[in-house]
Amino acid sequence: MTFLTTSRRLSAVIATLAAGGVLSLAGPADASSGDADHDGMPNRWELRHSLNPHKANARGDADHDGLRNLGEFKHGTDPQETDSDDDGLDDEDEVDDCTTTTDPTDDDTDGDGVEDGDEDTDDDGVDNADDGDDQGEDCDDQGGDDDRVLVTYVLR
Ligand SMILES: [Ca+2]
Ligand SMILES: [Ca+2]
Ligand SMILES: [Ca+2]
Ligand SMILES: [Ca+2]
Repeated sequence: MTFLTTSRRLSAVIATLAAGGVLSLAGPADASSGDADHDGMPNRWELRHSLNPHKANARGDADHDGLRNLGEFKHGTDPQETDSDDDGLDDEDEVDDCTTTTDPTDDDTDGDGVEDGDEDTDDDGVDNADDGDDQGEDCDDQGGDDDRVLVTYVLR
């Protein structure tokens, strides 16, 4: 089946749904649709999270967790909550930290029963939530005390 055929069939399905009133092609003109302030965050999302949909506030940081509002939207986190998944790590730390890549919307990213904030990524005996060291130690330092870097080096 060619792409064109697939596309035509899809159009037919959409047309059928629209005719039946199942799907609205025009889109409702209610306040929650679209992005009134063109800041990249839909009105619906802004309203749900107590942000002003008529003020371009993508660069704002309502909850002061270090992650801008647009970043919160993209990562599916709560712009009014510093720790959306309540695992002990702030949203910004889970998103931007180069040593611990965890899901800011999943309190146990690797599913091992230990919450992300309680994991000890660099094995230094201090869990990630309390370890300033885990958060960013390798961002500007290729070695540091990260054990995994040493192992990689030895295996070369
Ligand atoms: Ca908006
Ligand atoms: Ca924020
Ligand atoms: Ca947040
Ligand atoms: Ca978190």
